[in-house]
Amino acid sequence: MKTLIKNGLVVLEDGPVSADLLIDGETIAAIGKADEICGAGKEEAAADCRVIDASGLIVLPGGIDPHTHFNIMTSVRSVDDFTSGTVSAVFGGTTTIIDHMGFGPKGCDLHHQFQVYKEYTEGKCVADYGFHGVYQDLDEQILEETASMVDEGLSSFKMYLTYDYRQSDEEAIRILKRLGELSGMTTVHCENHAILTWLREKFLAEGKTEAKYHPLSRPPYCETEAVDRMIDLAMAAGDQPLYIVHVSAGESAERIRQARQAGQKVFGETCTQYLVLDDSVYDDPQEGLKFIMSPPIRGKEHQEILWQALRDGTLLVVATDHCSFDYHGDKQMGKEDFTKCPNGAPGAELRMPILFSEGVSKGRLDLTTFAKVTSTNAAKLFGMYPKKGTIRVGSDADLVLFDPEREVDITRLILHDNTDYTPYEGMHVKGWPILTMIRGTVVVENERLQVKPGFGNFLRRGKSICDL
Ligand code: DUC
Ligand code: ZN
Ligand code: ZN
Repeated sequence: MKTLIKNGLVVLEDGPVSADLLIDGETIAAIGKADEICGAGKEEAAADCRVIDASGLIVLPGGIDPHTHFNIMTSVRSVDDFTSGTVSAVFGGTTTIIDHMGFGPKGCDLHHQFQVYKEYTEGKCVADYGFHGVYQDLDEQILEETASMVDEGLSSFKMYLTYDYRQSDEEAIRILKRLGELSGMTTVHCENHAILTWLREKFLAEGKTEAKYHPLSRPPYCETEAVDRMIDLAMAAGDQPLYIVHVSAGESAERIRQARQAGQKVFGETCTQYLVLDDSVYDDPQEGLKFIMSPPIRGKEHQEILWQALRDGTLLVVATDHCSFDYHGDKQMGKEDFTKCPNGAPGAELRMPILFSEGVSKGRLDLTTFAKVTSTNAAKLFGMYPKKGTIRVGSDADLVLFDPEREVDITRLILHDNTDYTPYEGMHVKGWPILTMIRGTVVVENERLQVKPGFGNFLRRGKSICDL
């Protein structure tokens, strides 16, 4: 089966061009003018090809969201599994997700969670997917086992500097060193555990239990201290690659900028919510529960610093940290005490539309940067490039067609995840994904899902490309 996408503005790595795309089977076969790329002539092309007219549309590489938590078990289980999570992703133009696996039972090996997540995803996904490994109890055997996980396609791992399975500085160095040897990527959740525990206990002792104390117990310096420390630990480990997830604070971005200017292989990710929401979301003690996530939403002054960091290549990826709990359900556990509220919020479906609207339509990002931060850079850093993340001959035909003029008022009712709210209720966006294709198959068109759960493939990821 062939498909010809005609008359679109195609966002290549060097920039947008007016071009037609020929897709043969699962991959991009040619980029150029239809008459030339369809061989013998128009009639033959018409007989053999489905033609999609992309006049007035922008053709982008399918999005990659490298930070989701679908079906995760925390104190309670999140409400989006790998079907509702990936369905919502593809409606928003994301064609690949990489999920951060949750912790397993105490003392389990690395493969334990991989096995659990194979079961979670078997026959479930509509987008292509991979997993980041997760470190919990660290010893020599676990470091040894890392090699076989990398061979099996989990070439990146997450470590935490807070929560029960936080790593010490010494453990962090050992992880960085080991993954560096294996050409894998160390990702890290940066928050200083002592600071947040101290402040949390202080607020609780003072009876300050409303949602607004959540961000106050995890101030920007709580994140930046940990970012700063990890950058130095990566250097001490032998200048190993380091990917910092969900950067929320301007000061953290500044520190990453300095490290990158000094030539260190440090890569920063931010998330949609940190770019467009501010800490006034916590003013209402009830509504504020919807936004309890870690790190928390910051003051407005952080937003422009993060946008600038995306423009100048300090931050390379926009992800979501999609980790959803119902507002009328488990989020209410935080009603009397913010520390009891499950952390996280949904976001996979709106990542690209919001970034397009607030970024491209408002002139903060050009289309080339948009494609990089929503797709290409994650493909490179997480060992999927050039199969994923780019529009070039031979790459998977993972595409999203955006209508830059379509305006939409965001409401929970138009979204496809299982969560009973969206953090972006009432937001107006300009620019909307109207067709999503994965490996040459149209998966969303005319606002309908065109494939069944199980269509998505597990991605065995390879080595990271670090010269970004
Ligand atoms: N914080 C995390 O560390 N993980 C999932 C969601 C959240 O808010
Ligand atoms: Zn995290
Ligand atoms: Zn996360």
